[in-house]
Amino acid sequence: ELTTSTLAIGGMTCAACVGRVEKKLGRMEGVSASVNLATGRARISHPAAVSVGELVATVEAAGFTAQLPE
Ligand code: 9UX
Repeated sequence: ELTTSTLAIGGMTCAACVGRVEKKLGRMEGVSASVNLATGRARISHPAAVSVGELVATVEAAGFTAQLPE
């Protein structure tokens, strides 16, 4: 089933960065993401079978940092 996770994204400096992160995550099977530039948070809907670690790895592969929010 689908679950929702929130990640704190680092390294986004312009509005287009938001689109890059959303697009990269959205290419993962069953995943959709909404990124807020002001808060640096990504709200991600994803299959339970997709781990947070996989989401983090995808964001990092796009050149940003990702971690669980404080
Ligand atoms: Mo803007 Mo972000 O020129 O990866 S797209 S800094």
